[in-house]
Amino acid sequence: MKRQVIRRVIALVLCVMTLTALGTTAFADVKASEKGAKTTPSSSLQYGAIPVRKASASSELTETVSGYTYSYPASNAVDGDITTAWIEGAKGAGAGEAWGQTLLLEFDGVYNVSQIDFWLGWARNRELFEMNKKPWSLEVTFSNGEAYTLEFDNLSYNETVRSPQTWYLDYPIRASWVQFKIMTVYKGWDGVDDTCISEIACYQ
Ligand SMILES: [Ca+2]
Repeated sequence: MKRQVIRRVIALVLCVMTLTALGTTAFADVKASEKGAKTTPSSSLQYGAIPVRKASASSELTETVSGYTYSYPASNAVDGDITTAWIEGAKGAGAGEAWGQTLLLEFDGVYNVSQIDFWLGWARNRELFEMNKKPWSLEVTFSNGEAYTLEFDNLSYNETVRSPQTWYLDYPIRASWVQFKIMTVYKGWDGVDDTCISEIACYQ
């Protein structure tokens, strides 16, 4: 399968991360038994996929439409299904509202991360994909303190469904968790301010 390769790694920042973000809010656990039970991107079945013990986020969108309540939790980003998405739930309007929103993936152990695949936007269908925002750049921070900023292509719905954008790390990073912070976004329709990530998969 042809992959979209992330060509731009903008900056490397060594920093000391604190775990203050951890444990402050309870979010849904990702159960291993659920993984792979749904529509699964082919790469999720690759040898070396790193199991995620828990996914959490700084905010998660919940909305009520025609009397039905829908939620878009962090666990949607690691459920093996590119039609479900984590959607940030930051309040307010404008291009900058999603800035600083974070998605945290805690592995079930310590792994040497060598590759990360991204399906950005909400790839449920073409209309929802084009309506909503998706990350343009993400700051990626590992539990060992290494941080990178990745810049993504503005892929179409068809391109996103066809294959992920893949980051091949220059060298494996030993980590027990990885955090993704939204820095800049590609806009969708006017007035729609929700930024979506359909799936992220990490590999050894
Ligand atoms: Ca998903």
